[in-house]
Amino acid sequence: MLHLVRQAQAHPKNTAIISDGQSYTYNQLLEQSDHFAQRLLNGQADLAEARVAFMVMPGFDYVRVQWGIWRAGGMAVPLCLTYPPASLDYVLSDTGADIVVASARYTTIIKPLVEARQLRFIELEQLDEYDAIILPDLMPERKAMILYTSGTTSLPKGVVTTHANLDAQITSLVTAWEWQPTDHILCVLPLHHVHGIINVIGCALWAGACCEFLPEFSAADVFAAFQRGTINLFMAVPTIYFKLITYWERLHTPDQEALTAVMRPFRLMVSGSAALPVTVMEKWERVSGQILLERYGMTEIGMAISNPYRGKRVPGHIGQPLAGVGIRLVDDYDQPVADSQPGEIQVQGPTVFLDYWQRPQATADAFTDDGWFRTGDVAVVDDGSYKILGRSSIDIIKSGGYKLSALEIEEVLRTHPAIDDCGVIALPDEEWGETVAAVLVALHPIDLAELNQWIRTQLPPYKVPRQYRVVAELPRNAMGKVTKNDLKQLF
Ligand code: MLC
Ligand code: AMP
Repeated sequence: MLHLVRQAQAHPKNTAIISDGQSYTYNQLLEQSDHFAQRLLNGQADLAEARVAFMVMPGFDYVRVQWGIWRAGGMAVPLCLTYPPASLDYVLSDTGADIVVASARYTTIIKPLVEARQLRFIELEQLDEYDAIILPDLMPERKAMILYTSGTTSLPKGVVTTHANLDAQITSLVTAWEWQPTDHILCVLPLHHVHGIINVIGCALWAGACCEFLPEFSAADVFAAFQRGTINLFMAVPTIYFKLITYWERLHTPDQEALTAVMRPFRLMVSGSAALPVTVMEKWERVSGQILLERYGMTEIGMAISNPYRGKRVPGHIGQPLAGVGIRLVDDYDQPVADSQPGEIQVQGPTVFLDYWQRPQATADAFTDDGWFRTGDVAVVDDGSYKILGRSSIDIIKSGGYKLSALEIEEVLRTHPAIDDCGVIALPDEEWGETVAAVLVALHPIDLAELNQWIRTQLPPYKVPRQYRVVAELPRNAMGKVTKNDLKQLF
């Protein structure tokens, strides 16, 4: 039996989930995910790692579908809710999805793709007849999930994790951050990435705690939920804290004070997925009375380094390796660096993913000969605490906590009939961390408003360039490579 299910059975009557104004106990989650697993299986003994893509709003439905896929022996492929059809189709094709599950509100966008590929389609709200069977007994080594990550290749790669990986990623955090069955967390994050899936939902449901969902982030809704007085944990990306601070600063003093009073008793507030600016950490302490705990992670490894739950949280630093996570800093030859020297963070241990889906070369390239995962992030140990200095690739962008690949955005832009060539770069931004900008070489005069509309049919909003410049030619070095630092000077 899956460990997560065994954990849930220990707290049958606790509230597991609050969404759409309704509460659901662990018993209901176990029962409903069992029913959904039966529906997926429809008499079959085991989905045998079939890929089940699902497009479901955050909330009880999302979790019962995710658990149903797992309990039926399938691999869960959560789809981004703001993907345009082109991006959805890429994931269906790359995973070789067998089954697609969607809430009614997403049927219009996804059903034509499902029909073109002749996949099995399950509309969540429809009631199907199915044959009841006993659910398969699953080993922890079974593949559980594929999450898509943009990296140093132009096409996003599927990161495959096993149940053993997920269990290790969750338990390291449950221990480090002292999760309790009495905890109550608010989830506002998108659910196609580890931050929401592992750190928020995974940990809460492992601990027998309550996970309350907002369908999407809004500062007003977050504060309204806090004011009900039951939530005691919150986790978000720095952009969300920035937006909450901006909202709070516009309130009248009595309203500000009321909110601060509600947040002061929280047990824990965590920031991650991108560098937390020291100014945001300091302002948030004034707003909420909370010293944010910053931690570092990645889709391929879950969380790896964290400031302490008890003990000093150092601004601008990510803390110490989590228990059970092997960390080393290395030079360009994969040799450990001397104390206080910067090096690439490499990670080893049970939290590290299995492989990139059907990309053996990319998987081999991502590991050293002795089995350490190369994160591409450069850090230094400063007075006992790790500090991120940057990334080894200029083509990786972090915007609003999302990782984006400049190469992927360039490939898409080059397919536009008016564009001859282009270079995509990140510009520093107080609110988003970085924003995307594109420099274009045009074949014909470009209507930027039209281009902006077109690119939104190709990429989700968070990957769309926010600024453009049109030039006669791109600056290049002696090797013919576009010099991206020169592109930045154009803005
Ligand atoms: C959206 N907008 C942006 C933008 N994203 N502008 C610049 N840069 C961006 N990246 C614009 C939109 O186009 C829109 O304007 C306006 O902002 C509002 O858009 P929105 O989509 O409604 O924004 P919002 O909902 O406020 O989203 C902000 C956010 C979201 C911070 C809530 O970006 C988010 O959920 N980020 C979290 C991502 C995450 O979970 N990452 C974890 C990855 S895992 P217009 O003009 O278009 O209307 C990982 C590992 C780890 O990293 O360590 O955790
Ligand atoms: P993703 O691939 O979307 O999982 O993003 C992982 C990347 O986010 C890491 O490789 C880091 O570059 C970045 N990241 C995560 N947490 C932090 C942090 N606390 N500080 C700086 N960068 C971070």
